[in-house]
Amino acid sequence: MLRSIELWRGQIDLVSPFRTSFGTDTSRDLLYVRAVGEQNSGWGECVAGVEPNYSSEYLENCVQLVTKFLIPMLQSDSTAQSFIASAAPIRGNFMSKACVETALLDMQLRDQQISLAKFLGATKTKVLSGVSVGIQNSLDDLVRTVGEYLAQGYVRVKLKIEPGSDIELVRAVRKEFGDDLLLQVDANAAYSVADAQHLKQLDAFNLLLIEQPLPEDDLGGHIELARLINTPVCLDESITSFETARTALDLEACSVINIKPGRVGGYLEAKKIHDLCFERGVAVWCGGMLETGIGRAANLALAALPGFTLPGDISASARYFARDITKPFVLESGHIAVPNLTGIGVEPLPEMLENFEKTATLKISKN
Ligand code: NPQ
Ligand code: MG
Repeated sequence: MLRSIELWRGQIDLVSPFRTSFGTDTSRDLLYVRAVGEQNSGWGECVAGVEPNYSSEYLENCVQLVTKFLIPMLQSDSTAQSFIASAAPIRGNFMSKACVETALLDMQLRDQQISLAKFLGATKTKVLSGVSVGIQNSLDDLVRTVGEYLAQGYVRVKLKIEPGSDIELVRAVRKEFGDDLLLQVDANAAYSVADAQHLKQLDAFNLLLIEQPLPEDDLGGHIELARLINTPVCLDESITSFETARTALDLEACSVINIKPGRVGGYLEAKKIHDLCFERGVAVWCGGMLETGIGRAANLALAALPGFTLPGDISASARYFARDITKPFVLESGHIAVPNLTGIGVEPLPEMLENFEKTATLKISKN
């Protein structure tokens, strides 16, 4: 039985600035939702950034949406499943829905004493770990940074690209680390379909995929681009639900999907997208949103499903944070272990939570 919902806010510095085609981040602003029950409580992490640049969602907006619309839908007998059903009339706002859903799911799975991995249908106990490398100040910096990650054991490298900083990055990394390196690029929607011939130059480098080359709503552009280039097109920002995933695959706008639970409204929807892709033999991988240990733990459970055949962006905690909110996730021979305790399997460390603020406690009415 759910008793109250707490909102927790805070900030953790990144170990180094993370630059993408849409901006540079030096720290992670955080919103956690805590579902407090009679026996157990559960945590969810909101993946929205401070600014609406990765997508239209942003953190302050999520705080307001969660407070004003989502929490009032909850009753003492609410479950993650009943919450998602009741939140259906609310358009968009996937990241807000996802963090509330995760908190409820963590709480109820702890009550049921099963792990999120088991609940979702995981078949792996550890997952291969890739790393997302931000845009660097020079090619030398890029090659050195990639080399450091490879020395740590990451098995796949993703380079962030943008117009004016793309082909030569891939060429330099291929030249230094060879043709066997699992390599892919992510444009975060920075190109237009008019850049198709330019992007076709990437075909020479045997990339695993190019992620989200064009704007989120440019499905037509992605269809055209996917026909013109040989590098597989993978969608990230465009895939906001099971329905958009099915449409993108039916129309051949992409041949690979990056699944991010925050972007699609939660783990239940993420599982549906996984199942669709698994059935069709479409490769998927788990994306990352600079999550701290709460979100990272839950993503590991998802990435342990059988359809996640490509290494994802779930890196060790140390890739982003000197100190994580939870016990840090570490890289072991290129893998990260999937939590196997009940629920998401982790909780915030009390000494870390001291630096956070509980900004709201909302009582849940009995029914
Ligand atoms: C991506 N993530 O795959 C995203 C982009 C991204 C690991 O490359 C704050 C909130 C900062 C969300 C930076 C990776 C972010 C963010 C990057 C998302 O496209
Ligand atoms: Mg991406």
